[in-house]
Amino acid sequence: MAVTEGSRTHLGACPHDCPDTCSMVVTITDGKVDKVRGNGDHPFTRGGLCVKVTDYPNHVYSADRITTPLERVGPKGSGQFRPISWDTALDRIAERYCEIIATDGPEAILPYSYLGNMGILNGLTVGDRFFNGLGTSVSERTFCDGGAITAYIMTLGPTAAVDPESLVHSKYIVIWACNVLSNNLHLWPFIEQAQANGAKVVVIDPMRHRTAEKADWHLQIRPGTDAALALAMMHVIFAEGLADEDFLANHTVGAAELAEHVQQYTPEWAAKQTGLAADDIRTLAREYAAAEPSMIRIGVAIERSAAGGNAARAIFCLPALVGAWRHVGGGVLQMPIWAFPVNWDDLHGPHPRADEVRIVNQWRLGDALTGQLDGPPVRSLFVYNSNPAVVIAGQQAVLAGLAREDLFTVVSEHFMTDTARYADIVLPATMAMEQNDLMFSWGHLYLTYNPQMIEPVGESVPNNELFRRLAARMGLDDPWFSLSDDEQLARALDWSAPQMEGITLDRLKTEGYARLNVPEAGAYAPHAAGGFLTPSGKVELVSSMAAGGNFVAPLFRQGIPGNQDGSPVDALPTWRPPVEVGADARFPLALISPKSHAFLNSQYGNMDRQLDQQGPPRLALHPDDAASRGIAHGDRVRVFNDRGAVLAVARVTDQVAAGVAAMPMGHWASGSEGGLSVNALNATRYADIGRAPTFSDTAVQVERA
Ligand SMILES: Nc1nc2c(c(=O)[nH]1)N[C@H]1C(S)=C(S)[C@@H](COP(=O)(O)OP(=O)(O)OC[C@H]3O[C@@H](n4cnc5c(=O)[nH]c(N)nc54)[C@H](O)[C@@H]3O)O[C@H]1N2
Ligand SMILES: Nc1nc2c(c(=O)[nH]1)N[C@H]1C(S)=C(S)[C@@H](COP(=O)(O)OP(=O)(O)OC[C@H]3O[C@@H](n4cnc5c(=O)[nH]c(N)nc54)[C@H](O)[C@@H]3O)O[C@H]1N2
Ligand code: SF4
Ligand SMILES: [Mo]
Repeated sequence: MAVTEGSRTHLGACPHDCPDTCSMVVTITDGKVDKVRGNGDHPFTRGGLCVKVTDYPNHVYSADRITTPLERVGPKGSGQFRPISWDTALDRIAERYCEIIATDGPEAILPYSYLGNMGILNGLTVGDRFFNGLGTSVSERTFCDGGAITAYIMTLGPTAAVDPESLVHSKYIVIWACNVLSNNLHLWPFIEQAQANGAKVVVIDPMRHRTAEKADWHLQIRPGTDAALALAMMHVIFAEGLADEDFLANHTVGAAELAEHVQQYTPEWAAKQTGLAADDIRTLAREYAAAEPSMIRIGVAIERSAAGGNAARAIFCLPALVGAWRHVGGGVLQMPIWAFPVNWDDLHGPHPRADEVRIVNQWRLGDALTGQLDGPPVRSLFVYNSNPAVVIAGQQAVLAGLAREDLFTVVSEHFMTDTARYADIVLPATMAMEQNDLMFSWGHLYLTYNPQMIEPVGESVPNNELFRRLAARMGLDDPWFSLSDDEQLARALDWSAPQMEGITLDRLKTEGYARLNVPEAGAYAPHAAGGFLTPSGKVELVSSMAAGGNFVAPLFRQGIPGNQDGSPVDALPTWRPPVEVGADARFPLALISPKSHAFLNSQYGNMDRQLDQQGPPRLALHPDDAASRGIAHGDRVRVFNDRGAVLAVARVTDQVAAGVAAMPMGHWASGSEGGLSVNALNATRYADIGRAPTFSDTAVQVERA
């Protein structure tokens, strides 16, 4: 990298866990990031970034950036640290790890990471070879779509399925639990164009958010009841002869069983579960079946309840019932990650099996840290790319565990997050412009390259360099750690795969991005003639994997089917009522906690501009629910259940239905009055499939504070 005087621009990539994976134009002036904007040439980015990222230079040069390794000098959580050198930090870690491994074995060390950075080099799998090399406990990462991805693979197989750009050709677009305008902004122009061409846009969501406002029809469903709606839609489609019998006969397994199975799920029955009108359910099913082509964009919240995985399966069955796959712009859009020929197996190295090493689901971190799990005690926690003190349920147990004086915690971070505050050693991490990476995308079909553009801020290092250093210090001889970034990238993808034809690393470095070699969006209907990637090659309405026990989705330990109690999944998608909502009269409100518009999960929750934009933690409450509790707009309220209480400002609005409350996630616990944020209210119970979380089945009560 050459830093020169004066101003120059580079093409880079937004590193965030966001489906849009924007191509960025970065202006560097005198060796510093000056400005970022969206790349106007990129067919998906189309020139704009988003509200979170427009002032990215402030993020890079924030006075709060961690710039050197730090060692704790005060009590846990006090935030008292002193700078130390990298050598000292690595020595401290190696000494403790050797001692822990000798005394309690490597499983007493628990790594913890997610997608703070989504790059192929520095993202999800970057630490796996190191920790697997030591034989530590394995951290199972299922809290973002693990359930719905499993449902998808069970029903359709690992197929890219739909090019998001082809939504311009859709005539009926169902946005099912996705706040596109906040969370997938760059998809919106494609939907808007379809709408301008006459498509009807339907939003199914408990919240009338900014996306629902723009829809032609908003169905305000009760949280956790989507399976009832999808099953009743199938009931109507079969009962009224709206199914595409030819597609069913040729490209599905189990249509007759499914048709019989859904006879019980009438619109009247589903109306009781969902809070929707039976006639609206019929209309939705009829319009969806009649439109050519119809499209469903499914968001992550579907999976987050007792029947959430089954809801996702039912939704993934729908396009086959009406033959939507026949057309460009027909089918279902979840995430087209499967289009990218990433060698996940090589990136994370050989994964130990469940009978070889302890696997700890990330959702159970609080339990793991407070001695509630089998196996050796967790004596050390290593966190990178994640902020569990904010993003996972059971916040009180997580904070209590992190406060253990005997827990040796290492955190690699940009900022002193609620998690890092409890560390013994904090290690400074680089941001996008300070490191090389290549991005796949879970929202479009382009690879995007990001070159290092500036010197690292302070002594920060990229995640892959962090693990090179740790591997050397721990004496791991895995040759992976001696590879350069380019050498790692050479192995990270199957560059000879057909969809990589014409794409080289050199080309990506020059042009910034490249569309996978797949048909252009206007000709992309990959399942027009079937060819699904399930074991049968067909849409498995009856799943052959359901009874199969322990398959691991080919993506980084996400998605292991099986009900919470370990019993097999039903062969056909099946209804289960919410577990918590409606079960206890003391907690009559259903709480959801969707994403914050101005934060990226918990990131930017410490930045003034984004905090201003997002405002304080707010609870959206229906006017009737507010009135019956004597709560006025702007009042301080206490939101509580048996797990705990959080404080918020009441936002009295009919954007939510009576009986439902919404409190976005992302605010830091430390920045919240009372020291807890919304995940203090959520349970660590799993959903039905893939050990997904259950944010959409949380019961609370609210009172004036
Ligand atoms: N601004 C912003 N953008 C983001 C993120 C962020 O934090 N902020 N996070 C990124 C990440 S990691 C992800 S996974 C994506 C997620 O993007 P989305 O899939 O849009 O995720 P959520 O906001 O969690 O939930 C989407 C919608 O589901 C609704 N919902 C909740 N429960 C239910 C239910 O039971 N049924 C139905 N039908 N709807 C329900 C919520 O009201 C919400 O509007 O966004 C990414 N983009
Ligand atoms: N209540 C509720 N909780 C939720 C959700 C919800 O809808 N409701 N959504 C869930 C979902 S979908 C997701 S994906 C998870 C998100 O969970 P996380 O991925 O843990 O979310 P972030 O808050 O983005 O935390 C990432 C952390 O990594 C740090 N980081 C960023 N880049 C780097 C890097 O290059 N190196 C290192 N070392 N660190 C880096 C950031 O500073 C940040 O603190 O949250 C889940 N939690
Ligand atoms: S967070 Fe998402 S929308 Fe915003 S710049 Fe990054 S990729 Fe684009
Ligand atoms: Mo996510």
